[in-house]
Amino acid sequence: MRAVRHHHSARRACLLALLVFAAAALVGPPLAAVSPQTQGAPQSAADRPESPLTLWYRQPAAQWIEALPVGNGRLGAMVFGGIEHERLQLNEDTLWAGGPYDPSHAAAREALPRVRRLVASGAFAEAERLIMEQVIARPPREMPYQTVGDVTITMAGGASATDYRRSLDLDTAIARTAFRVGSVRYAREVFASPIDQVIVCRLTAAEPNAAASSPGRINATVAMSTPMAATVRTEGTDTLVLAGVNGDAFGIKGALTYQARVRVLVDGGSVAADGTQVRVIAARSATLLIAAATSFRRYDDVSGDPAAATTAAIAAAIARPLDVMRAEHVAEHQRLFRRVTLDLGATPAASLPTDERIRGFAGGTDPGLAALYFQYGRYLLISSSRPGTQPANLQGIWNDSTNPPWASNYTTNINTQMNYWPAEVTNLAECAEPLFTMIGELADTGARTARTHYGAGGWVLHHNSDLWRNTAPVDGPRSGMWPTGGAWLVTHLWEHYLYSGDKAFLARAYPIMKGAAEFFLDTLVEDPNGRWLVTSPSLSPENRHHADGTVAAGPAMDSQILRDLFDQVVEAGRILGTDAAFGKQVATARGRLAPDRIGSAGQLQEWLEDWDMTAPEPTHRHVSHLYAVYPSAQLSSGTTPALTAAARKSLDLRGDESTGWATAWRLALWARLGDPERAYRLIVFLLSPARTYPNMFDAHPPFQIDGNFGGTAGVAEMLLQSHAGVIDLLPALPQAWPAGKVTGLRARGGFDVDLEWRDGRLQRATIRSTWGTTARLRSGTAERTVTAKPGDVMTWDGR
Ligand code: FUC
Repeated sequence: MRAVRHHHSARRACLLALLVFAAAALVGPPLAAVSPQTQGAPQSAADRPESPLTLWYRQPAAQWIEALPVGNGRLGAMVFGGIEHERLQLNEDTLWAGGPYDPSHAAAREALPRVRRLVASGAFAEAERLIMEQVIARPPREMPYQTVGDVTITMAGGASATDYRRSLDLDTAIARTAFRVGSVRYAREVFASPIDQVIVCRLTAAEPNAAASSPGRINATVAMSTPMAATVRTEGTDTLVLAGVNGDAFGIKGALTYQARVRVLVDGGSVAADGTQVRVIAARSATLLIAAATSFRRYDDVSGDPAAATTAAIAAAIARPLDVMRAEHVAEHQRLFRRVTLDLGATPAASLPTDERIRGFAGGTDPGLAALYFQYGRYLLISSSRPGTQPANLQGIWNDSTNPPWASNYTTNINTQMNYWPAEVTNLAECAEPLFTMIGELADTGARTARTHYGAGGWVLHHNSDLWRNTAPVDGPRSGMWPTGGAWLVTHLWEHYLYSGDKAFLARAYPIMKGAAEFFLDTLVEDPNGRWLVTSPSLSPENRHHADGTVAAGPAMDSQILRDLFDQVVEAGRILGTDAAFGKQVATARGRLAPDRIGSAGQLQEWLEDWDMTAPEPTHRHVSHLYAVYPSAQLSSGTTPALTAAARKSLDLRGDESTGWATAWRLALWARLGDPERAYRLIVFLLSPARTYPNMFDAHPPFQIDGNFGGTAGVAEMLLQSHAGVIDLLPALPQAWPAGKVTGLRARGGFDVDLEWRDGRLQRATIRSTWGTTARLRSGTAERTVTAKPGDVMTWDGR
């Protein structure tokens, strides 16, 4: 590859600058913002969304949380939609700091029995000190996810732009920016193709009465920049290359190289490069093809060749007509996205820009915004997690920092799990494939942690992981000393089986499920009073039971997760006809797990002891002990009325308003508990500016994508439930949604479900069997049992 040296093109660059300046002079001085007349006042073309599935705005993004995300699971871009300065902030999902590393802390194994004794005697502070010194991993932190950098497009002459709008169409997965300067209509479209593995940015300029011979109207400078250790150069006349390395973190050397490559194609006019920038001169249209890759191949292999990968991706894309690439991108997106439709009704608010709708949601009537939020979660999952990519991290794939909040990692004490709550029920099971693959890899690295830290068999994951599949306890005792993250993740494998009936999948999952159970058979201990088998040391994520104590033995959540894990392992073994003896052992341990208990305030106890009412943070964001209600189904009013009432009491005590994901969890819980108005109140809070940024990203704050995904799952849970042997239709329909229609939701047991309702009552349910044979349907108090063969379609009016 040859870099163009600067002096070669200096004269040409001067000439170009003159041309650009001349073009700018025709329309006035450069201005980054929208001209005043485009703001506020309604305008014809720019005054309505293209469809109910569009996010749109009357002004460019001034901040990152206003920019619009596109992604193909692996490559992501945040599109700012500036008039004279467009910014595309890029991500590639394997660009994390560090390299393959073993975080084991060998001292842990010897320290843990002492820690257990301290916990049993109530010496929590001392236990936590010992954990910090001898158990927490080395290094004590996981590696952060990092940004690739930016592509910027500078176009002078936008000062007098009118008719500005930018939008993101969730149905096509295309971000669009459009404005007019004089009689010229400029437009930019950006999409991240899962087929071609490039981000495409197309610039057009349409001039109604232009002569065929008049010059094209696109004059632009394309550049790249990054906060990473990387350099930018041009190649030939039309290519920019950003090449660099990932960061070091906490003593782990960066082991990745990476590259992003932009090829600029023009129709009419010309391109020129000056060593650092590519210029587009008088083109009718221009297309940027953007590729990015790192040397990451697997968590233990960094031998990839990013230069070869980006070169090949661009070469392949160039050979394809743009309209074919665009059409195939849209078709592949719609294959997934269109499986589910949701109509909650439209009001005049639906014609407002998205940021105005968010500001007005609480005080107005805008059911369409809740539907948009629901579909946005599905859009984000499709765009951040596709077969073969990394799972969605704390920010999906979108991150502009080298050191983002909480490392933008995989936080497995709620956040990673919540990311995948909508996958099965909203008909995007394929999007969970990266999670399933990661669970398999964590089982490998987690076997090392089980051995080194605990001297145990099987595998373990604590509360965090990263690209390198760290499974050791990190951060500190009050969050890290929790061995149940892997077991919780494993329940997602079983859920996939419940929805799909896929026995081949279950057979592949079984060894991973079994390994998770083996770890606990080896490490469960008698509780301090000799009643039950419990985890120790552990904690109830990340809640203190005493001012100086978070670690504990046998928090309720652990026993609940282990009941699910053990039941699922036994049942999977039975279905697969394997491992009967192991199943017996697991069933015996299951019978000795600490039961859920009701405390002095009638609440479900968060810990083995009744500490809830004196714990220092009664409204703590985590509601870990309510795992049994949602996402699990151990407790439900039909099967365990007293414990479920206690769970309701606990949820009430916790209060409603919390961080983004914690609000979404409460929403799903109130839906499960059959309280539609309480659930709806949480939607109102979740969709307020306090918890939803202008681009509809969830605000923890700061941005964390779990709230988006949990919000989508929560809305689904209001419309359809299928956890207690019953397919419950509209189990938590709020008054705010009296009429509506949803199609394509999935129910456990092998059914697709469409629902239509009016006056708050089911009108018609259409149930298609994908593999299920019997379903008990419920609508309000009415019930009916249907039997089916795969492929059968049944309808019911709920009476
Ligand atoms: C858990 C939560 C925090 C945050 C972090 C990423 O530790 O308790 O609220 O979401 O994950």
